[in-house]
Amino acid sequence: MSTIRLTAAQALVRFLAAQSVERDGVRHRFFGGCFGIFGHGNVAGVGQALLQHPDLLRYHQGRNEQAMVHAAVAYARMRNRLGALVCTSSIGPGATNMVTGAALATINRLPVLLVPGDVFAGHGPDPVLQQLEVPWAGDVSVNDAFRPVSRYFDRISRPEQVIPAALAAMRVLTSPAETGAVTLAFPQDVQAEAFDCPEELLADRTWHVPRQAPDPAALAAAVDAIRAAQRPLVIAGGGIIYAEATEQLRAFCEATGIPVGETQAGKGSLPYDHPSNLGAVGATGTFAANRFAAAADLVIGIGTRYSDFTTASKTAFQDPSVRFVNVNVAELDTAKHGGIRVTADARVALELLTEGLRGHAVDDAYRAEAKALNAEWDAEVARLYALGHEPLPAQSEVIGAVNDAAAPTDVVVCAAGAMPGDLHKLWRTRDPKGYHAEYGYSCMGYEIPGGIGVKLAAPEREVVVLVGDGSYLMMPGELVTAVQERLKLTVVLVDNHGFNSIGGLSRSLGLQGFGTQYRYVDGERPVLDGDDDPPPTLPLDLAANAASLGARAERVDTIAELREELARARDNDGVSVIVVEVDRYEGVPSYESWWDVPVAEVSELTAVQAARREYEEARRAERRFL
Ligand SMILES: Cc1ncc(C[n+]2csc(CCOP(=O)(O)OP(=O)(O)O)c2C)c(N)n1
Ligand SMILES: [Mg+2]
Repeated sequence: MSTIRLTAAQALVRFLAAQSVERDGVRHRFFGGCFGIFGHGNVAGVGQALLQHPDLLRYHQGRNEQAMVHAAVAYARMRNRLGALVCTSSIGPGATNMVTGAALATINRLPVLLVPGDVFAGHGPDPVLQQLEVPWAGDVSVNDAFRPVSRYFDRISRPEQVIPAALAAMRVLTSPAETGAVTLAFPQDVQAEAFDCPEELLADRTWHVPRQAPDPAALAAAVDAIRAAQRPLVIAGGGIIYAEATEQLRAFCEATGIPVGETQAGKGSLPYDHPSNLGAVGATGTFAANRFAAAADLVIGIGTRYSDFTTASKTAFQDPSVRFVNVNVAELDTAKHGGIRVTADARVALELLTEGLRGHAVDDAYRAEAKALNAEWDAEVARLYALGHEPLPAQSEVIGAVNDAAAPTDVVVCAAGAMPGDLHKLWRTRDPKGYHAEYGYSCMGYEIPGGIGVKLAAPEREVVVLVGDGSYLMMPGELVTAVQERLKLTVVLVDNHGFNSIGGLSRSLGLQGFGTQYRYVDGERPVLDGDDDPPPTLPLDLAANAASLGARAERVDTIAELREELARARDNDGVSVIVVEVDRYEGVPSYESWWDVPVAEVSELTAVQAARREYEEARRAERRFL
């Protein structure tokens, strides 16, 4: 076996650059590049390897390690998990900054390879700068914090260990069922150490991404259940989009007449105006989907994790004998709600279900009811897009203006605050990849790096980031990354002087928006909504902030001005930030739905006592599906 003398870091980088994936006979290079922030834990090892062959993995400089992972996650999602980015960090704080990103990747089931530096494997100079010292364990470093949030973790303690670690990493990253964050902690001495690397390890390698077929008995049980159902409903999750099964879903719906509610990750599974599309389902759902969910006797979950937002904290499905058919690549999800477990790729399963149901359809009245509610819901969207609220516009009007200005293939990106819930309901999605809300972790700060990742994965598309002032202030520095990468990105920054989604939640729980407004502190007095004499709001100029980071930034006061600025942003090749202030109290309502957030059982505050009574009443609708 021929070998080549390489450092462990050089071997890893060369290996990663040679990996491809293939699905349905189409082959792609898997890694599109490497984000990194260097420190003593990676500058001389991984950094040297990247510099020596810059053609292998394109290097992107990040501002914050958490944001690098967000960008990588967004990239992988945009590539339907058939592509990923590497993120390298130093040891200590650079590494732990990536832990949040790792959790986000794993929860959203999206592949990202993290290579944090680690303390000396040889333990010679211990404790090195930023080393955690655990009195009872010599083998623990801060990188052990990655274990629970990674789908695969290894620490490369000897150079030749790159071989099994890299292969295992690829197995997990390219597995539709197991994918998530993969962490290879890389001690700084090992990175720089040379070994005789087998050339075979560095050869081009293609990982076949399977389309798992369902077990025939499970499929037959699913077909029987669907045939027997009077009021079936599909819950379309992200798995449909990642499996590129949207055409198969459409064929299934058109043949059977079964309507569809969409989760956050599944939004775009059908175009918004398809007569079977009832839109968003669950806590942030439409009245159309939520009414169908409440009355469904069979829920066919496809590629969904059934998060509490999707199930409205298990209050969404109220038929006493409702049953579930769960199609998912991950067995974990197929077993939820006591469902019929169809462990399979969404595309294969939909094709087989359509075939198995040939000649079967729901009755015409049921089909017509879905079509009517699709239209009724769209009229509600049109109303909210054109509220004409004054003096400040409502957030729904901002969404309307952005949607009107967007082409069907443009991508809207968001993650936290009131925006993802409002977008889930109101965004008119016309392309399966046109809607990108990170709502598995709903991580503030994801928005701008998420936009960067989407744009890196799909440079031909226009990307619009919708971000609240709170989320913006968590990660504004990533505008610099977008500028540096010469990306075209439009950021619409919705300013309501604070954490308004939580403010609304707080008010609904009797807590008066405590701790959610951006106002000066005033002695010991808490800042509350409804205060007759509130302290002044903070003198923030977020447009000036964005401009100082290299963006073209404007503040607009009206929806008409917003429309003009959106048109200008379309002509600007760089980063545009449009700041628009909205009325904090003019939110989009929830539609026949609920979310379980427990209220204090005993309290001196009468508003909280009332909220608790309401809470106990509402919780009675919560069900266990056994
Ligand atoms: C990193 C992180 N911290 C805290 C939260 C909890 N949280 C959810 S939304 C929100 C406020 C977001 O503020 P902003 O971006 O201004 O949006 P708005 O609520 O005003 O719509 C907070 C604190 C979160 N989702 N992510
Ligand atoms: Mg806000």
